Amino acid sequence: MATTEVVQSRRIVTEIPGPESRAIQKRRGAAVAQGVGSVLPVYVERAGGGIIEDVDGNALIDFGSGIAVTNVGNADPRVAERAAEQLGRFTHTCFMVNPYESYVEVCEALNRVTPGDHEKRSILLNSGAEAVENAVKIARGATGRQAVVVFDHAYHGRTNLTMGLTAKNMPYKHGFGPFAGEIHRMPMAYAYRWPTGPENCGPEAAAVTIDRITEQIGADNVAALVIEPIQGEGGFIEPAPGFLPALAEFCRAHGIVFVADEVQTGFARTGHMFASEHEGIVPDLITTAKGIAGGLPLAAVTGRAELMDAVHRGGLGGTYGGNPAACAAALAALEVIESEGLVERAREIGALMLARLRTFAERFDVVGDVRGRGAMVAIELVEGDGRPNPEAVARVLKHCHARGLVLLSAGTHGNVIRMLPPLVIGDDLLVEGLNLLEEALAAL
Ligand code: PLZ
Repeated sequence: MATTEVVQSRRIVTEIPGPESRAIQKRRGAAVAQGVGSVLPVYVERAGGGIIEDVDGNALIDFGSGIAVTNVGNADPRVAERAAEQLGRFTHTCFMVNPYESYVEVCEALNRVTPGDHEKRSILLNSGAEAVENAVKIARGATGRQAVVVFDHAYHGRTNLTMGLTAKNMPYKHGFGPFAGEIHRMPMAYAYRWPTGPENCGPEAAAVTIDRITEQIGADNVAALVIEPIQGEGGFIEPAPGFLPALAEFCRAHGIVFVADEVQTGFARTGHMFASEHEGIVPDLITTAKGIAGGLPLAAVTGRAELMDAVHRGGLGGTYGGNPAACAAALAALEVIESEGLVERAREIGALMLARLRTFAERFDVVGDVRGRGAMVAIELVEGDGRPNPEAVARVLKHCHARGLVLLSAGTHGNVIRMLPPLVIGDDLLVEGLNLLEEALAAL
């Protein structure tokens, strides 16, 4: 199969968005629901490595990976070929009707690469939100308990249950209630904004959480504690040291299922295969999606065999979960991650980016914090008194977008600029993207 080589350099030949993109955008207004937005309405023609080419012939540097999905690069030929080969044999039978081997192989691979050497099982689904929903179902089914504990700044999806688990009202929840019951929100160990200082943050946030669970819910009523080991949409917040281990220990002592939502952090993104590994956490259940299949829709829940197998037969499933083309792509993507050393590459990307971003923090007062692990890094922009500065983020993004750098915001207050380049991006493109970002900060 012919996959076109995408030249790995930025090239701007029209204004951004160009005339072709603007024409499609106009049609879109009359055809596509307004509720779905686009960060940068530049319509894509092809993409590969660290470059996205648009319909006007512009080539943009990709610091987004389609929100941490194309970790192995866009249209990696091994992913594309393996999925295409599968599509030529059969497109769908429904695993619940006529199963196929690749679904089993993906589950075997997930059971192997996720943290912990205990006996595991997996189920395949379509989206991150669906994975989180299923993790909660499994935890409730296995424990016979109902309560679910989540955190400030959390993002877990857009379905009814996962909207309820998500912290931020606008745009995710506003006007869409009522939400599911038995969801309890706890403080996040957000070191940069912890009132008594970053060094106290991990232990104090854990103590407050444990006290509230004990006093207000009752540990025996809690089915699951669901947490992103590094928060994504919430602003790339790494839990302060000690927070996750203390929670994991409390869960273990009280039979609470510890669910790590690794939808955004999984598959080499943070310089480990999974972000839980940074503090040696072994989750009972782990939800994955995004980077799992090189861009095809696939998600999973992986976890302790005794929990996963506690659900009655027929209690879990879905028409498309573990679609054969997505499974083929996942097997190829995992091979690429392992054979190309992308875990190691994510660490190199992180070292390069963080070193440069720290110089921005010295040069520009607006950069209040620089943080990240591996190829998941961010800067938090602030006013002189430390208040969130979302206006500055909007201006920086506008500047960078106009010059061909795909850059995303994040954060409960929209004042974080996050960077998630594909792990196969070259250093030259990384440096060029960072130069554009520096230029944008200087122009504020
Ligand atoms: N859990 C940790 O990051 C998806 C959402 C973008 P789905 N994050 C990107 C948007 O505005 O919709 C995400 C996540 C974490 C769950 C999800 C949900 O994954 O595949 O979008 O359902």
